[in-house]
Amino acid sequence: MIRFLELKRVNSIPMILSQSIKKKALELGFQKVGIAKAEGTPEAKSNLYNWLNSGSHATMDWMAKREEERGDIQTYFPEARSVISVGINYFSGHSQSELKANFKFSNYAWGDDYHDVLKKRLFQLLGFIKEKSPEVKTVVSVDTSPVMDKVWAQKAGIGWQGKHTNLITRDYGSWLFLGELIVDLELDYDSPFDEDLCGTCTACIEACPTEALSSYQIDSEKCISYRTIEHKGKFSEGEDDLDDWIYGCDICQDVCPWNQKFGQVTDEPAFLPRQEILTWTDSDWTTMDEAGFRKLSKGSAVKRTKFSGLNRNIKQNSL
Ligand code: B12
Ligand code: SF4
Ligand code: SF4
Repeated sequence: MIRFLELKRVNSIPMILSQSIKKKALELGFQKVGIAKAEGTPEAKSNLYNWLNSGSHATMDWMAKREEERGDIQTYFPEARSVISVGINYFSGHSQSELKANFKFSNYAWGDDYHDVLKKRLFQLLGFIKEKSPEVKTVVSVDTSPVMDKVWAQKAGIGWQGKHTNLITRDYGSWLFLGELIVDLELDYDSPFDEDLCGTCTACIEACPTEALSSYQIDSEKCISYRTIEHKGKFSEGEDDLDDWIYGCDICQDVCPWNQKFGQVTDEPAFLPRQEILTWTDSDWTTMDEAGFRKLSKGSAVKRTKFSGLNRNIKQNSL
């Protein structure tokens, strides 16, 4: 009897800690949080390798460079025991039709850089964990580490990867940024989200103007988001259709019934569109100089393209 009580007490520690971590994450402004065991993900690894081998990453060599770490969390961080996966809603309620310009600009970069917004909160969450477990070893990851954010969110029960490849949740659609706190602590694990709620829908595949999507797979070279943000230098012929987008592309998510029915307006002011985004006309964009770009991109994800990249996209859409 004593042994049973001891066992129960020992096992309840991860559960209590996990519950308090989740409560804290919600208090910090994340809408979604789940915890997964930091173990191998062989199916995702094999999909990643196939994707890379078929050249679907285009010129994103940084995706291939650390493929072993990206495909296996234990290779990246051998002490890892648990992945605390979080999601934050960035849907501002505004639409492309409200932008003065005819150029289109992805809603994910209308406000402050999500890397900064998520990292700040993940570090606060880490501070909370350290109060209870000061020796914890950890990695805070938002996009930048060789970790597959969507795979961990699915494994932590947050949602599923739709046919457009983004992670979708039942209650916010796919307008969520993802991040993780990887820790060397054993925690209480959520069940993975094993349903695929796309059903027979193929709206995203049909709406993609460049046919970048086949079911659950993306060909980056064709994707306007890749072309406008990740592609460096001049466009070659056949890779230059940007469909008026100058930064990113939202089409496959805009048409998704899960976003249309369940998208909720964020209460995070950092993700609301900056004044330039709403009010700049085509002429403001085409005459933007380096100083204008610096102002626009300060603290925003837009800085990734540098002035030269954004300017190239504007010129390409003006031809
Ligand atoms: C590389 C990358 C890109 C590339 C490639 C996109 C991609 N789908 O991989 C490009 C530049 C195109 C891109 C674009 C965008 N991105 Co991006 N990107 C990433 C990054 C850095 C890595 C993604 C990755 O691991 N790709 C590798 C491939 C193999 O993964 P995958 O396409 O998801 O494939 C999986 C499934 O499709 C499935 N699969 C593959 N083959 C098959 C075959 C079958 C038969 C089946 C059933 C399944 C299957 O298995 C794979 C592994 O799980 C992540 C951040 C991160 N570190 O995770 C952000 C990330 C995915 N991006 C994000 C965002 C917001 C975008 C954009 C919406 C931005 C925009 N508005 O312009 C677009 C969306 C375009 C799209 N439809 O995906 C968010 C997505 C959030 C969410 N809710 O899902 C992430 C998670 C960043 C973040 N931290 O929030 N991105
Ligand atoms: S982001 Fe745009 S171009 Fe890329 S897959 Fe989605 S609809 Fe196609
Ligand atoms: S548009 Fe349809 S197929 Fe595409 S992700 Fe959404 S539900 Fe799935």
